[in-house]
Amino acid sequence: MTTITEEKTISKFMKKLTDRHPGEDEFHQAVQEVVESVHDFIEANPHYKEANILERIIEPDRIVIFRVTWEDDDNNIHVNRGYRVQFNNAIGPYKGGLRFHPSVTLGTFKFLGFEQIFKNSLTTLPMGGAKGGSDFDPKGKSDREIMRFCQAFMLELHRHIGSNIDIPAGDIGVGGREIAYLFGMYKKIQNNFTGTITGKQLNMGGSLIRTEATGYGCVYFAQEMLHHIGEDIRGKVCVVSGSGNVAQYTAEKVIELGGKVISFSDSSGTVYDEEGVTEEKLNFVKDLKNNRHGRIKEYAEKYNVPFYEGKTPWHIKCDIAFPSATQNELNLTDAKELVKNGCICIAEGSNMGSTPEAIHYFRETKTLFGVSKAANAGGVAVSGLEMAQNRMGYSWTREDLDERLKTIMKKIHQQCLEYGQSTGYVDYVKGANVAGFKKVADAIIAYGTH
Ligand code: NDP
Ligand code: 2IT
Repeated sequence: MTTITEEKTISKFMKKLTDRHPGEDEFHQAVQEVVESVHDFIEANPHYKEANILERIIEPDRIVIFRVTWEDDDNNIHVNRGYRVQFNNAIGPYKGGLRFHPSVTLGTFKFLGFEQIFKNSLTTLPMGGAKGGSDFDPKGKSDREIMRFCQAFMLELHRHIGSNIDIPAGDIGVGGREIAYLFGMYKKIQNNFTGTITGKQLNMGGSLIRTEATGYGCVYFAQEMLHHIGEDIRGKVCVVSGSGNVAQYTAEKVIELGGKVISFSDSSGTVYDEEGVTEEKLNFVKDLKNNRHGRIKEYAEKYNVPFYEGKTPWHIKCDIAFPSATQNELNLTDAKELVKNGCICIAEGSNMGSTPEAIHYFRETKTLFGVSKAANAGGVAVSGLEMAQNRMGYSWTREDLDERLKTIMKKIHQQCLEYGQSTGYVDYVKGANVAGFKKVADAIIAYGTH
């Protein structure tokens, strides 16, 4: 096989990737970002070229695709497709969330699994990269239907996972309720109560802080970036997209640290609350989204604030932006609008929340940009701590875990500085990719060729 050295250019390397994985644009995008980031580092360290690491790291170890058959409340039988992409386990067992959303394809899970390799490496914990899920649409389904789907999904997935093999968790459409149904079926089939899934409820071996961890971690990371340039979240106006798990706990931490949150969104549109989200309003959002599974428009109706139908929040003037919904939710036009309106920092809760053009613009304008694999790694980091607690048969306190989460986010920031520092600007994309890459690549080389 030809290597990136022989082919000389990134575009040739990418052409080969796109030929091998046709039509999987999100996966191509995720790989391109990493390849561009690590190119110089690899040139300067030829042993990575000699070991052909790039070509080895972009090929998933294993992909499982399976049929999921389940019955709705009216006894109609449905078929969905389940996926698990076990991407790389060089530094630890496969680890990564499950997404239930009608838009997903194999390419979605390849992109997410690939990103997870570097993110998990950055956490400093021993976890490999994986992702999975289904094109099942949880919207409008009854609780019983969700239960039957999760059980049917686990009937197949269980044979591919294990506490030292592959440890799934939540992502879009998979929260505490789904994890309980999935884990319940796993332990029933396996007759084994181990930490094979994270994000579990507390009474079944879950960890304190896991629910909050992605959002809290993202704000801790933003705080690190701001402190580095002599700024602070206190007093800053923050725009948050999404209204699910990551958005809710991002908002909670921003408010706790003295910032002001002025938006939430979902796939129907954006609410703009100029006065700022209070604890009471946030509790309303939590109940609306987590218990009643309603639409964010209800917030606008209840608190008499504007609702922008079908719009994202990036046109709203702010100091800090927290994309917390889905991939490519922030494009070049949005980036220009944000910078024009005085935004100084973007911290991505959503995986690959910004398009390459938007990232390029943030770089060009020297706007702080916390790329997702660094900024949102707090969730999987606390998943790693949940695994550790399960192995010990012990639980740490909330304070203990919050402190560990803060320390991990600080260490991720330091790694970004180490590899992303350039004159007058920290390139967090480059820093995160090179640091994440190095640890995994060194392990791959040490194992030898297989
Ligand atoms: P949730 O399912 O709890 O919430 C998702 C939110 O994003 C909802 O408000 C949803 O709106 C919105 N959304 C989803 N898809 C789209 C879309 N195609 N267009 C517009 N809005 C959309 O998921 P999470 O909060 O867990 O995940 C949010 C993001 O954070 C994802 O990118 C996920 O990969 C990432 N992430 C999550 C982690 C976790 O621990 N949960 C960890 C690290 C990253 P609607 O209800 O209308 O669909
Ligand atoms: O994207 C992510 O990091 C997650 N969805 C969390 C993964 C995990 O295993 O906790």
